[in-house]
Amino acid sequence: MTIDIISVIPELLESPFGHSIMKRARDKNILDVRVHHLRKWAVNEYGQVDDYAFGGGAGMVMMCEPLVKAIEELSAEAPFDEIIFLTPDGERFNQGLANRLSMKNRLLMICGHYKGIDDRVRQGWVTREISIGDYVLSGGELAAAVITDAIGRLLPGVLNDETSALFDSFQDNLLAPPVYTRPVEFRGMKVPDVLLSGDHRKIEEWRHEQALQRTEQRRPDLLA
Ligand code: 6GU
Repeated sequence: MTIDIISVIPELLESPFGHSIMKRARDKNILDVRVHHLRKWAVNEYGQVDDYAFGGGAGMVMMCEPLVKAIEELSAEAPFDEIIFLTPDGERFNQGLANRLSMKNRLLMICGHYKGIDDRVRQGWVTREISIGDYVLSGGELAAAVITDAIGRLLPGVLNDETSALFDSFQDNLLAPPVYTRPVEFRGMKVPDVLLSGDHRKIEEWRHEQALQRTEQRRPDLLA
């Protein structure tokens, strides 16, 4: 999969994909993340990509021309399956959407800044608008990093044990059960006996019960 990201602060996206699972995905050529500086398509030699909002009001608006030129140039290589605009008023991101997006080949993400982007870009080019939650970030970059991470780890061959994403929290609308490692006893706190029993059927039953219990306590909305 290829994910192209258009940003006015590409530096924000250097580290998130340079470590751990995302690094492995890129090293194995399963995921190609390419970050593009919007200023490359600026309207003048000053690097201008934003302008005052028609009708007045505080805050700048990202202009049509740089964004559409960027979209057209990157689309010319190969068309995108989705052109995603990251914005707090988009569809709320969740595991289901991560699963669906992970089956695409080529995604473009546009990181919003300032007061947003000229609405004509949304009307004419953007195919999907996504928010990562009900709070406002200063720009779309961290949201792009979150979504790329959630998608990237689902791609076949990225996780060591390919089945392990199947047991993540949310994959079956249940939170994950508690986990333990050595030592068996730490400051008087013991690992549940069932996990030491070697009885895999009983262990799976216990894990399922714990997952249900956690979900009831913490996120009853997932069971509704
Ligand atoms: Cl995608 N962008 C911004 N700026 N703020 C957000 C968001 C996105 N999702 C939640 N808050």
